Amino acid sequence: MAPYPTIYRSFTEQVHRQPDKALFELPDGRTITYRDTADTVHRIAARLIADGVTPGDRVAMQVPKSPEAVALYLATLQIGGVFLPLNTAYTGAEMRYFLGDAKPRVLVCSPDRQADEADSADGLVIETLGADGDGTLLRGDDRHDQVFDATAADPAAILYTSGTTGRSKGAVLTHGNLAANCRALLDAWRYTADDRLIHALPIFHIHGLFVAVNMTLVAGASMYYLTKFDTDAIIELLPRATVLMGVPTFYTRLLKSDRLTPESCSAMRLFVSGSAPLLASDHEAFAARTGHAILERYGMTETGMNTTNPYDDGPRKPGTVGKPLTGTEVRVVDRETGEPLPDGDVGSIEVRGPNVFSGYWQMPEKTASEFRADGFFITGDLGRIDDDGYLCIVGRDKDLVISGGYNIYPKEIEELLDNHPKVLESAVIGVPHPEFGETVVAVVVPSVGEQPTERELLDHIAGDLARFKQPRAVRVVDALPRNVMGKVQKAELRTRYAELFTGVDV
Ligand code: MLC
Ligand code: AMP
Repeated sequence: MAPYPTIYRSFTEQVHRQPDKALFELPDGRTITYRDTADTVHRIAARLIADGVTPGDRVAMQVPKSPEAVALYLATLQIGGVFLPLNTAYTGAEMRYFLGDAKPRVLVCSPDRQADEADSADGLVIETLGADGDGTLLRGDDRHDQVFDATAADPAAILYTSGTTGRSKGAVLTHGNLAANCRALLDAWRYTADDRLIHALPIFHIHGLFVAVNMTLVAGASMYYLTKFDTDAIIELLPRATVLMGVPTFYTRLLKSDRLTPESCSAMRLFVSGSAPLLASDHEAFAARTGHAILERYGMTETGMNTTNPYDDGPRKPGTVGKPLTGTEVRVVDRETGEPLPDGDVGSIEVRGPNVFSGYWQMPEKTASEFRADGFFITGDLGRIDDDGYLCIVGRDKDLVISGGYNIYPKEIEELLDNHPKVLESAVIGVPHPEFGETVVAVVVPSVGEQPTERELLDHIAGDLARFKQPRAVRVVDALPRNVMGKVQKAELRTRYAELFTGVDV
């Protein structure tokens, strides 16, 4: 029987088909071909094997974005390891939790963080990889080119999504999830070897890694690989590129530049937005300015991509996320009964298909509670289907803030604030922000006789919380609004503070 066509196998096919083609084009003018990348992958694979990685072992990565970091991802898949990418902004406390929960065999971290991680090491092998490919990971000269014969059901990656209650959960994605979703996207967006993608997203989330990188590798395309978002760098690349994939903040920022014109975009064929809602007004402003209708799609860590606006067989409608990808089913149901609702009614969005993850790492009960008996996954998003069959996301059933495409779970921040001796209780909410879509505000009730300052509360949580999660404002109040059941009314707080950042010049 032919081996399952994993992302790794599709990559090796491209290596054989077009070894000298550039996979990465870097800002300093260097190019890295498919053949060069395969060589780096085999060196890293040899190193991981020497470190004792066997199929099913987790390989964690917290490193700056580099081509070698993509090679580490591929090497992990090659040898049957399970890839665990971690946000570079995570602090010591956050890292300790992920490492303790996932128990990776190897952690690859940036050379300057080695000492921190070594402190918490428990049978963990530490390797280092810097922004320029420096560090221990690429020190050896050995090559390993045997490929683990992964099936569709074998785990390929674990990505942590914070929980609304309790612990962060590791979503286990299989080789089948990654490959099936990638193929559906290639087809939906007509992505081919002729494409040149501007890649400016981080590679520790599914958007930058499993959408942007996987599609490029499997199609045999090239990417202009930027370490981070930079408006001018992107505008300079537009005349040479064909596709940009970004979060809504990318588009809000591009629209601020006078250099964004129809001429600058004339070589481009596709602008994609996702990970957070794109304002209909930004969609319209972008179309008016460039002649391009941004294609908005909807996904999540547990499911990969679910729906997309059409590439060429229908209009791209602002404020909607389009229709299900081939192979994926989407329904809107009553949250309590699970009964499907008529089109037009707002309900809970559920999805089923080969893209949907296999479960949360070592949390069978949590996994079971998020699936219906018929296999549909409960996303926690609220939406409705419009007259043309397009899905519109209207809100979230889960207590979650999405800032610049990063998910932030209020519960995690509330727990830290509540630990402060001067705090009786707190409620953390997301309020509109002109650049990040939403931003975090903490509303705090002091302990009797106390008057904590914003500064001391922020300092108290700073060491344990990645910077992007830290509240941008703290409000001290006498009491939190509650309903008759005693539940904090966050909707009321969101309304009360809705204008805190509107009109802020960013
Ligand atoms: C950075 N900062 C943020 C932030 N990003 N604060 C809140 N929200 C964010 N998203 C803070 C930094 O801590 C720093 O704070 C200051 O802003 C500047 O940091 P920076 O590194 O210079 O930021 P910048 O490059 O401007 O980054 C903004 C951004 C970036 C929007 C380009 O956040 C980004 O690339 N976001 C993409 C996230 C992503 O890939 N999401 C996909 C998840 S997958 P200070 O105070 O120290 O100066 C998913 C599923 C799906 O959701 O459907 O795709
Ligand atoms: P994550 O857990 O980081 O994968 O984030 C997934 C969540 O991002 C989804 O459940 C949605 O709430 C949100 N999301 C992703 N894409 C969109 C979109 N196009 N519009 C609105 N929300 C989105």
